[in-house]
Amino acid sequence: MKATAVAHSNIALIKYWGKLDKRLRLPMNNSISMALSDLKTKTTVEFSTGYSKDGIVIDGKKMEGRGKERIIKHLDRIRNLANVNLCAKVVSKNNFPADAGLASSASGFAALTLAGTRAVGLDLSKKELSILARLGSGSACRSIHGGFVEWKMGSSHKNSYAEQLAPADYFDLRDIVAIVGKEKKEVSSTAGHARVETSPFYQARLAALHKDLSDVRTGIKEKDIEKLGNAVERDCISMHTTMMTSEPAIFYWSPKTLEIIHKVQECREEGLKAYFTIDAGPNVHILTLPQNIKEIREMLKEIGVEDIIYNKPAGGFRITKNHLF
Ligand code: 2P0
Repeated sequence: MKATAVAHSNIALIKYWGKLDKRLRLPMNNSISMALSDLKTKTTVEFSTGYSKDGIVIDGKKMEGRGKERIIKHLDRIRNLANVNLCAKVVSKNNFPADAGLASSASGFAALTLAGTRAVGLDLSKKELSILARLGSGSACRSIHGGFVEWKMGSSHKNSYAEQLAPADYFDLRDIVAIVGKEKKEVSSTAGHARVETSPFYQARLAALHKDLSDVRTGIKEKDIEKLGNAVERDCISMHTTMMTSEPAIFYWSPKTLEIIHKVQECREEGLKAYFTIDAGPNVHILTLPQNIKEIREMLKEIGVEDIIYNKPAGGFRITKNHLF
């Protein structure tokens, strides 16, 4: 009863921020993402009579407290589905810093969902896996698929899940992540979501989303980075505006974040196709085309950013026989 899965993180092109139902993690709006080739999590899960309690190790550290409880809750969902009453050992490794706004919960809960269900002998469909992963972390429901993905908000537990819009090899969009901070964020995403409705700008954000979603879908379909990029930036700014105007206010940006935003705008004035987006952290994702990577790298170097992750659209998650223990 042991299985190992690898799942990729994703960058939200249209963000999920705000929940209709906290317990079920039903979102207030649809979101769209791209799976990231170089940000991934590998997780091995084993259920056994040999374990007297659940044990969880992430990146070499034994989990305790709330983080551990959240994972045990997810193991309970898997145990309930399979009618299994065994304790588990979970070992997980990220190839990037966790909790720094690089969506470790997305790849983490996607990998846990696939490895866990396979370890108990379940073979769920992608739709079922997406629904289950969503209960662990909202953005994880998008990490079930590769390429470009839309999470349809739905109206109930059964109809809120993600579907692929286009496979990874459809559009060679690149995501260059400028790492400006690796520290654990002060306000977790879950806590941030919970206070978004205190922002007077939240309703305005929701009202603008329809057009931005439509532009991103069209941008992907027509491989039109300009259409896509402009909508992605509008959506990112609108999400961060609601964060900064929540009570209490949340500032995920650092001075370096803003410096990179200005640089990306300058690059664009010089004719480069580059667009920024930022999740719940200070790091900046720069969306661009393969022929512009060198110039973006030089621009980042000039302002002292050398810690960079280069992503292509990734394929979907997968099972592997290379267990972590
Ligand atoms: C997203 N983020 O769409 C947005 C953009 C961060 C900014 O989804 O409480 O970790 O686990 O459902 O999925 C981060 O929120 O929140 C997130 P939970 P999650 O990617």
